[in-house]
Amino acid sequence: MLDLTPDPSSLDPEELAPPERLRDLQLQRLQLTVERAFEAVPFYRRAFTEAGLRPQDVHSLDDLARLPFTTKEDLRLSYPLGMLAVPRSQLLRIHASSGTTGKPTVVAYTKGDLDSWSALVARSIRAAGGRPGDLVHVAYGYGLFTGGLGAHYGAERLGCTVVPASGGMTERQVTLLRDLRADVIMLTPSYMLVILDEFERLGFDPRESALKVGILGAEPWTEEMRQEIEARADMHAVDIYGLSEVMGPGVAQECVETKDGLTIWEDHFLPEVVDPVSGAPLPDGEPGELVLTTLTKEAMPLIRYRTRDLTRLLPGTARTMRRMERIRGRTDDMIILRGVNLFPSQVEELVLRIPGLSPHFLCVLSRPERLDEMTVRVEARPEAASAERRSRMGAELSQRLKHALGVTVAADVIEPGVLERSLGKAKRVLDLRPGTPAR
Ligand code: DLL
Repeated sequence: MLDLTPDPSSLDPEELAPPERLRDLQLQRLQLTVERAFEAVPFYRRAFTEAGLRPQDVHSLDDLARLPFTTKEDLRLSYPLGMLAVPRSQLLRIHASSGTTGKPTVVAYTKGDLDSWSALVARSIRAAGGRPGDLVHVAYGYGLFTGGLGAHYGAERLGCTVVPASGGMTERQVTLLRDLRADVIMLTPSYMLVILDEFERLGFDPRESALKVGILGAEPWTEEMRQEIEARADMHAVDIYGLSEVMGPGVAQECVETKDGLTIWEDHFLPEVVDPVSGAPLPDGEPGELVLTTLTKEAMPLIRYRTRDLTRLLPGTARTMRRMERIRGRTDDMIILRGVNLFPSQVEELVLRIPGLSPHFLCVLSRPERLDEMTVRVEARPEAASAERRSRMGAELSQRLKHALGVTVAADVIEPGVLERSLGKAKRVLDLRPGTPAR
């Protein structure tokens, strides 16, 4: 694979700013954000007053821990636009995050917000190995989801040629990728797999495409999945993170030269990791829930937003800003099976270590009697699909799951092509237990 390390002179000066300078900038921006939120957003004025705080009480970054949290529930209660810090007429765009039930969470952007967002996605694409002049194929969904339009404007900002393919019509995606010779592809890792399968179904070798890097995110994925995708496409695969409430894609990006977790663009977002149950701040290096404070957002500043994403903070490597480890899962995606906590990403890791198993799997939860049970339904790879081989691989997977997770999990290895494919975020859990709402 090509060496795509960016030339240091092409980076934004903030990317290499000495930590003290970054801290000064963060404090200055935090103070401004807190002041504006207090003045303009009734929710924050109330929360601060209840906590006995005024904006002037923020003297250092350590004071962050004294500020109240903002939760998804707070955003829900202020539906649709109750968290705005600017008049509605100053908004240029609205997106919404997919709620599985009920009302979506609406998020809004001023001209300044769209400008910072494009700049951060441009920075992310460059960190991933994209360059001005590259052809970028965007297969994240366009629409209320922030993936498509977020990637699109960032790629244009960097000076790339954008193909706004959106998700779906997979055969046409392959045609466009081959004929236009895209250098960069942006989509969810699970949809990348669908496209790779489609290449092969059509009799083409994806390694012969011009793709040099895939910028994959919007859902958890694993190191094992990276290896699978890199080998099958002969391209780099790097991780991009973001969430609509805070902005969209481009909050953090993995640098292609190190591939060691995601650099958080700390000049725009102040990260913390807290204990998911007590909310107590944890030192860098400890695993817990990521909490983000926006430092430059105008329309909807968020203070200490509880992302529910689980990770840990690590020191900077390719950049001076801190990194976060790849997201392992969300607190609300955690499966609790007979008292053992586990995430679909752990299952993915184990599945992909068995050569004849494909990355297409689903965790099925049921309660046949009084106890919960889980079956991992996973497709065999076409070359390993005989009944005898499938049954052997099932026994092996079940044994490995038991060993790694400490709980008995059944494995059902099925024929290729049976499970539903996703065009965006993959559905990894099917919960058939009585009384459990759909995820
Ligand atoms: O998924 C924004 C996005 C689009 C990120 C394209 C990256 C690429 P939401 O739909 O609001 O926004 O979902 C946000 O998705 O809280 C995480 O749980 C999950 N997520 C996003 N990126 C990653 C990632 C977009 N790289 C939620 N790894 C977040 C794991 C991710 N989970």
